[in-house]
Amino acid sequence: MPIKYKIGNSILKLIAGDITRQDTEAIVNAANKQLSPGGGVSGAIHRAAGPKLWEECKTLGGCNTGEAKLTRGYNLKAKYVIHTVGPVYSSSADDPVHLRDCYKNSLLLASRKNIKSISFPSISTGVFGYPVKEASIIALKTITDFLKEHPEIELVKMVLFSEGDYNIYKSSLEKILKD
Ligand code: AR6
Repeated sequence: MPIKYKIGNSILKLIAGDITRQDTEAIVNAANKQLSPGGGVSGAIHRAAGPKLWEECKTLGGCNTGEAKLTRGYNLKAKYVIHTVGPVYSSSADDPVHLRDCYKNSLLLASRKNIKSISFPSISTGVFGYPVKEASIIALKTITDFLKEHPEIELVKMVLFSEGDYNIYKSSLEKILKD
C-alpha cells in the first residue's frame, strides 16, 4: 500500500516495488565503485536499461563511496540513472556519513540537472550489509531535510523491494515526522 507525505512543497512516497519500472525522471542505482553491472538492484537496472548503460558507465572513471554520477536511462522508463556507491557496513563512524552523502549527493545532482522526480532503492542494505532500520532513518532524515530546502525536487519515491523493508521504512518515517 503506497503512502504519500507532503514535505514542504514536495511529495515523498514510500512504495513496495521494483525500481526498474518507475517512471520518475531519474532512478538511483546502488552501484559499486567500478560502476559495473554487478548483482542486486544494480544488476536489475543494467538488465532493464540494456548494454548501452554499461558502455556509458565505462567512460565515467568509477565512483567513490558517497559520490553520485549521472548517465542516461536507455531502455528504462526513467530518462536518467544516478549511480551512487553506498558504504560496505563495518559499524564504523564513517558508515552513516557515507550513507547520508549518497542520498544528499544524488539529490544535489538531480537538482543541478533540473530533474524534478527521482526514485531511490534502499542503498547499502543488500550485499553491503547495512542494517535496514538504521539505514532507513538516515535515508529518510536526509531526504526530508533536503526537500524542506529544495522545493525544486517535486517528487521522491523510496522504492522498497519487500513488504518487510517497506514496513520498516514506514515506521521510521512516522517517527521522523513526529520528532
Ligand atoms: N528494485 C528495488 N530494490 C531492489 C531491486 C529492485 N529491482 N533489486 C534489489 N533491490 P543491493 P547494496 C533491493 O545488494 O547493498 C551490487 O552487486 C535489495 O533488496 O542491490 O548497496 C553492486 O554492484 C536491497 O534492499 O545494493 C554492489 O557491489 C537494496 O535493493 C553491491 O551490490 C540494495 O541491495 C551494492 O550493495
